[in-house]
Amino acid sequence: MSALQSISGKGQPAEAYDVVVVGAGFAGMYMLHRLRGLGLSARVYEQGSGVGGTWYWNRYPGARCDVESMQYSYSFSDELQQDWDWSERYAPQPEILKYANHVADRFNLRPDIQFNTRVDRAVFDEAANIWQVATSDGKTATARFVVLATGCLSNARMPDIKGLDRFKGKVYHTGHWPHDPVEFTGLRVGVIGTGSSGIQSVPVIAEQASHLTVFQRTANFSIPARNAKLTAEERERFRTNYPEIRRFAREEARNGIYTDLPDRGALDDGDNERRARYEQRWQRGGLTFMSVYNNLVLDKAANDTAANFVREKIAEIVSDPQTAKLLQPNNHPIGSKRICVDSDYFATFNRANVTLVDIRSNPIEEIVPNAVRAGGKDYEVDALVLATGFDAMTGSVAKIDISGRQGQTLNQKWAEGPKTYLGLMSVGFPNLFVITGPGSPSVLSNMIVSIEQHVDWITDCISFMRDRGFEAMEATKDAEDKWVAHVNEVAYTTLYPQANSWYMGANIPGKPRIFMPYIGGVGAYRQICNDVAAKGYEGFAMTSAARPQKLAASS
Ligand code: NA7
Repeated sequence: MSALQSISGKGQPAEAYDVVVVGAGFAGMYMLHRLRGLGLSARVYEQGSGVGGTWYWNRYPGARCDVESMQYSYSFSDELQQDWDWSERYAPQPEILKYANHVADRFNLRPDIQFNTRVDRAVFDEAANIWQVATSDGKTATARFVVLATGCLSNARMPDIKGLDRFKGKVYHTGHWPHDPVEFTGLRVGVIGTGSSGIQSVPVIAEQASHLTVFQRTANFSIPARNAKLTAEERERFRTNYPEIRRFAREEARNGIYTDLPDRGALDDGDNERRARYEQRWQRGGLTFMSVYNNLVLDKAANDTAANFVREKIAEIVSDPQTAKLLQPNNHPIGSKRICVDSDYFATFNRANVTLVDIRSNPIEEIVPNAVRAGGKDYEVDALVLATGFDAMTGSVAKIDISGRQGQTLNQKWAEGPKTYLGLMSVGFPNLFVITGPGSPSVLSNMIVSIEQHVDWITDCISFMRDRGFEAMEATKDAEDKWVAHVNEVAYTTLYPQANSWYMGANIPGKPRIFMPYIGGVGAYRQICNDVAAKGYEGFAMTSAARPQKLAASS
């Protein structure tokens, strides 16, 4: 029995759609909206019970977006961006989820979204140029195209810590937080992990817990958010200037965030001036701290000046010198892991009910029923919070058994690391698109800017194919090889690969160490994608049923 027969052989007729979309986060919702605009039939499968993707799963205390709310929002509908009132400079997770639900209702998306349903398998029928999709409800569907809108940070990673299953208290993962309120009042809580999720949740949990023990393996750079209520005037300023703000974010800002861009490198200024500039950005707060100078991720000596500034700030904030020293990051350049944006993280360690445990020098040996054992010592806790991150970028794709030409699976193909052309398609998997996948700017950017760009490009591409009667589209090997080499080459002109980050797959034992996102910047990347399309989808081969036809030379 072929893979195809086995998938469809359950006795139920498959439902036929033009497009199957996997995931109803911000990418899947906008994709559906655009496909409907083309008059195509689409089905979105979503494993959660609601829309929102990452913001549906990451409900931990203190969860917030690190991109400002007026920018972390859709731009495709001016009415939407004019109507929606963000309450704070950085939107808290419940508000982002409310926004996602508002969008789903406003554009009447729900009738085409099937919730509580995972896509388990997808098999490409080469003869018919059709994908067969098997879902967790035991049904199958067919579609000309499949779009993976599966998200980059939605596949929570449970750490392999001995004894975790024997712990008698409750265990929570920040990326898979319960929907019911979690109460830590009066409890001794342990938080393992000090990435963005740990750094956001620690100050909030510290206020509730009788005692909080933070287990830190790697200290991280974090910049104060300076979060505040947005005033009507601030909202209005954005709304009036949205055309320019959105244009700038798409075309000029490398990371898709509107801010003033640097005109010089860190070593072009003398000590006092440099310090004054860092101070000004520190006071302003947020991710754009890294935009003070134009060479912070390129030149280690320049990077050191910013890293030293932040280390000094930590020493100023944290009263106990030993704790301050432990909190000062020392094993990676600033920005080579995504910097965190916090509200009172470092000051939280001045509280009498908070302890920092350095598990770099004293690794966790095991979890016993009432404690975390590290360095031969038991730290008693009643509840454990695992802020241990995600199998990022590829994890959610890998969970689906995707079979392309000649039965090759995507997991087999990506065993040595993800290979794509433009992050959008992978050779051997025709008509399968990935949104914000590896090989695209994705997680290095304001995700909504990147999502909208990918969705628009895919929509145009499908429309192009339909108008010309093409049934299948596939990246060429030559184009893919060149793109993979380019992504890699650009990454290694920066300091990013020096960190053991999730960008590199370094947080997952056994995952290949490849710098996954494209670091060339959203503006340059958009231009490349537009040029490819303008040249008749250069580097892709398109075929019609009757007559295989290569549209363009494969560069
Ligand atoms: P991250 O950034 O991957 O952080 C995970 C943290 O958990 C990090 O401090 C890890 O230490 C730590 N970790 C992971 N596994 C273990 C084990 N086994 N033992 C001890 N400590 C461990 O995930 P986040 O959820 O915080 O943030 C992800 C992104 O979401 C973030 O970048 C923003 O873009 C939003 P390590 O550094 O590996 O030594």
